[in-house]
Amino acid sequence: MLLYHGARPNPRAVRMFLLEKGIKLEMRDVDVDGGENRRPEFVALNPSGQVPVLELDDGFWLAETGAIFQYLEELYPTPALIGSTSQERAETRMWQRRVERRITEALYAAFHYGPGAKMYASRMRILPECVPGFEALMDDGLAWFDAQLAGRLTIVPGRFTVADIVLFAALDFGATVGWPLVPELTHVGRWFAAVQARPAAGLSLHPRAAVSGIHC
Ligand SMILES: N[C@@H](CCC(=O)N[C@@H](CS)C(=O)NCC(=O)O)C(=O)O
Repeated sequence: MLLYHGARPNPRAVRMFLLEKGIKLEMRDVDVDGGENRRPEFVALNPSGQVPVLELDDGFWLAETGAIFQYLEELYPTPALIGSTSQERAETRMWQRRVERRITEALYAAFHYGPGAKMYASRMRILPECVPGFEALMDDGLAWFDAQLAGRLTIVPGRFTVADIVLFAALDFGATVGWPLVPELTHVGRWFAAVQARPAAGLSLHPRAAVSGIHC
């Protein structure tokens, strides 16, 4: 298997997942800033033109972070980062969806249409007028999660999962492009510090992050 990744939060989430599980894969660094992932040969295999992509041994290209997590979890079930039972897996999916719907989709849209607009203008429709709306949705989502996280340090109660990884990678990136966590979100802040203290959090930083200042 070969992982196409780059200096961005979704690839970072996959790197963190691999580190948590102790999985070693061949990796290829894609120049996302330079648009390598938008070249015809890349788009022919992943029509979304994005990273991460996991190339399987038969040549199949598996895109979408959640699908890559699921595939690797089935190959390497321990430690479980999705779940060991049907109920655990469904519970994680429930929380991961809440993370995406309430925070990460709004954050990434606000980034594409705001600070990232210059780079993304040739890649997608840019809607700068929507940035304040997505920022408001992000604020609402963070406030909702702050209430959920009172008294616990994992998104899924009692278990560290991909839901933590997805939210952590997004928020750590968000802080570098204009949306730092505000101190009023005390429960989110405690949760964030706990995830940040995991060795995989630091080790999953892309080498270019030190140069670019983008923590992904
Ligand atoms: N839905 C995809 C999103 C992947 C994605 O947004 N990748 C970004 C990096 S985090 C990317 O490749 N951006 C560069 C581009 O769109 O050209 C997933 O979950 O993997």
